[in-house]
Amino acid sequence: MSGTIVHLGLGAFFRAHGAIYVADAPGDWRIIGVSLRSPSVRDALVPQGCAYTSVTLAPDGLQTRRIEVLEDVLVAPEEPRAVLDAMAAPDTHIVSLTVTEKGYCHAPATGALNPDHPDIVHDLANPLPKSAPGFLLRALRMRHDAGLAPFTTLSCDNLPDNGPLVRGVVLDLARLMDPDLVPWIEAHARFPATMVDRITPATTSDDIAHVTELTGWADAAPVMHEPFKQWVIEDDFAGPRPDFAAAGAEVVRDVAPYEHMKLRMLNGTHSALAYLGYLAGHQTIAETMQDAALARFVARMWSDEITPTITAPPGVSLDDYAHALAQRYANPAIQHRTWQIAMDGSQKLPQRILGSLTENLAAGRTAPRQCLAVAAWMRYVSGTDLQGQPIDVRDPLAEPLRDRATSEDPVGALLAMREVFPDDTARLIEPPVRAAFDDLTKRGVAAAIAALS
Ligand code: CS2
Repeated sequence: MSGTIVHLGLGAFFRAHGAIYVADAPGDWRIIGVSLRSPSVRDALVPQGCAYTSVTLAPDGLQTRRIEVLEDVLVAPEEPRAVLDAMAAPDTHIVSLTVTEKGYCHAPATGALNPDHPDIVHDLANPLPKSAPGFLLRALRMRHDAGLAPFTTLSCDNLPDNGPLVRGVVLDLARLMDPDLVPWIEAHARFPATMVDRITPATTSDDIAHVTELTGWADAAPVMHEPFKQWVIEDDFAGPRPDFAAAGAEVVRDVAPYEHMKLRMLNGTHSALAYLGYLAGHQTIAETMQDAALARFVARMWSDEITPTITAPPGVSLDDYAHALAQRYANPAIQHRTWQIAMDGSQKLPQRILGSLTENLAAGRTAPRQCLAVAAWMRYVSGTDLQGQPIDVRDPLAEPLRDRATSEDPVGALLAMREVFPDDTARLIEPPVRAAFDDLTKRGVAAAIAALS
């Protein structure tokens, strides 16, 4: 079996995760990677034949492996037509995506396409797209006109129901831009949901030097990741696909329970540790887990506040899953910066924390740790920590977030942002989040954590 996968968003995560499953699958599947923004990954990879080193960061040492599954790297802003041609080629059967939460150009609170997103406004007015939904739609139109079957769109981002979500934004865009194509997409295109998991901190220049020492090969773009990996894929493809199961993925009928578990238990606590840990002065997740109070805090967040909102996937024990997560977080070989995870909180909080927090409160359960995490995010996006030091906040909504977080009533002003907090959610969570925010501001982060650990 053979074919091409075009991958949009060629960051470290995909090269440390999906690409390795494809490399391990039988047959001859190749990947054309696309960077939707910067040329840096192309400039690093193409001169070295698109090969790169995957570095497994085990607590007892590093292992390296050369990955040779990438065939080419394209840079969308420079060569949008080449990207569309690759997506519309007869041999392309899958277009996968890791474009991060904000790459879907949707409103995080509702999942619908945001027609005012600058890239969508551009795509509505120009034949050559900028956004991921724009590329998907234009390429589907090209395949339709060439009499080809659609590709399968495989979202690999940490979003709930990521398959239906990307299907929704593509169809929303089609209704605005190319309504005649809507029935064909609805009838023939496929958008399986997936759950993806592998902790992959950003590669640093020290990592690059270290990998060169280890392998003797001056790889400009190695990827650093934990030993663990998991990929659960909904069995719903429009055409040929690699034998993902033979490469270790789980191909299942319903991904939702896996997605819920992972987004709430892993990403939810990752974000909580990122904001609280950052404010407490911790640089990395491993460091937060060495802080005994935070380690206890997160253990109770799992047992008291998150697992009650989850139905375990078949054969999985949520207690074992939480225990394994604590060990993965504590891995001293991984330098995963709290600052990195804190990025784009406005896009992450809804599916990671707000969903389960709302369910807890609606069911009459308290969730003070989740509230403290939201309060820590509110403080974080003000751009100044509790000692008055500046924070480099990265978020597509950074400016409005800072304005609101530095206003007279930060909690009220932030909760009024409907892109992040739907009306009902805001109303329900306001009193306990306000209490947590006051506690954090008055007592400081260590005391607020200690009281809940
Ligand atoms: C992290 C994730 O940066 C983040 O927001 O929570 O990238 C996390 O490391 C992965 O989802 C793990 O699979």
